[in-house]
Amino acid sequence: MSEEIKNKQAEKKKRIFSAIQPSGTITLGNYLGALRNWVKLQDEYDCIFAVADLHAITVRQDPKQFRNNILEAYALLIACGIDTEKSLFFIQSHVHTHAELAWILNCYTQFGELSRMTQFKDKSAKHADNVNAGLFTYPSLMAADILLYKADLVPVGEDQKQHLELSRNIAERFNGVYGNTFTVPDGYIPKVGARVRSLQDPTKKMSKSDENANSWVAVLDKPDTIMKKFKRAVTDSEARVCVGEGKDGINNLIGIMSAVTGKTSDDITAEFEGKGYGDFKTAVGEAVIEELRPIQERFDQLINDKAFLEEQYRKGAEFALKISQRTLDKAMKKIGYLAK
Ligand code: ATP
Ligand code: LTN
Repeated sequence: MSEEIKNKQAEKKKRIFSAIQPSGTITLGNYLGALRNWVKLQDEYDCIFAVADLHAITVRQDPKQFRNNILEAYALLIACGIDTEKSLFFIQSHVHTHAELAWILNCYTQFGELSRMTQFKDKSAKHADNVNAGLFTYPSLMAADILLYKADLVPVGEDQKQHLELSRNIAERFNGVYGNTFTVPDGYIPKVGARVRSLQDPTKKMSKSDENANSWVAVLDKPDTIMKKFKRAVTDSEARVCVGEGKDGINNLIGIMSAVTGKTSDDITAEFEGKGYGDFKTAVGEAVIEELRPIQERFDQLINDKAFLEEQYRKGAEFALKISQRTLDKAMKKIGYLAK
């Protein structure tokens, strides 16, 4: 166990848990909206992060591709700045307590509650040929992830708020029956968090499962691909770089530029006064390429150092098991299971 993580636990810093699915590539939206904030949180909180690969099989995965995606996600998060000396970082399927507590929590979660989840409704419409039970009970597994570590705060985006609310309800219900067992988690809304929108339909969020690859930028996209995608970004016919109503495309590009450079939207408007959208798109593309360059370089090193990655995720899983087993044992004892 890293000294730094031990110290944080001893100091009783608030604990944060969050996870990301290794489904496909990680986008600029994931990076600016979530990962970059996780990196910042590491100094202030006792952070635990996971690659949520158990969640990912709620949609069909190709085995070879899936194996690559899991390792790639693990390496990419480290490349983005998740520091295994400061934070506990592991792969969900390596820690068996998650699936075990998920089963238990399933028995304290109501069919009606799960039926109301908008992600379930959306995803079952999208994958009508595979509306499996895992897709339906996905939120109980997410609740298990969070509750096993007694997380105080859970940074999630808008789309996961409903699942977090359900995790709170499950924890409260269980505590109500058996007495205080689980910490009831709160959402964590970062002070600065960018909502990145699709480059092709800026009324929608940038999403890695969007079939149109021009709608998203992957953190690992090559510089010329990134530039091409920005040049093709949908804008409007006004030809003025400023924030405005009905200018979703430009608003999005200004948001990205601002998130990446730290400039305000007024600064950006002033800088591009009298210039066309072509110049602006090129500038945004360049700024994003520069932001991602060091991450890509670090990723290239890491992905070729399998021994290092293996050591990190093994250590992470071992430590995660220790923490989570205690919570699982406590919950099982309260239910009435016979001790081993
Ligand atoms: P999917 O397309 O499969 O739903 P996704 O790209 O939306 O995937 P998730 O794995 O659901 O990504 O989300 C991981 C994290 O990234 C979450 O915290 C989510 O809120 C955040 N996130 C995802 N897309 C964006 C976006 N466009 N802008 C800001 N944050 C985002
Ligand atoms: N469902 C989340 C990923 C996720 C998660 C979690 C987030 C799995 N377990 C626990 C926060 C806490 C997603 O798809 N973004």
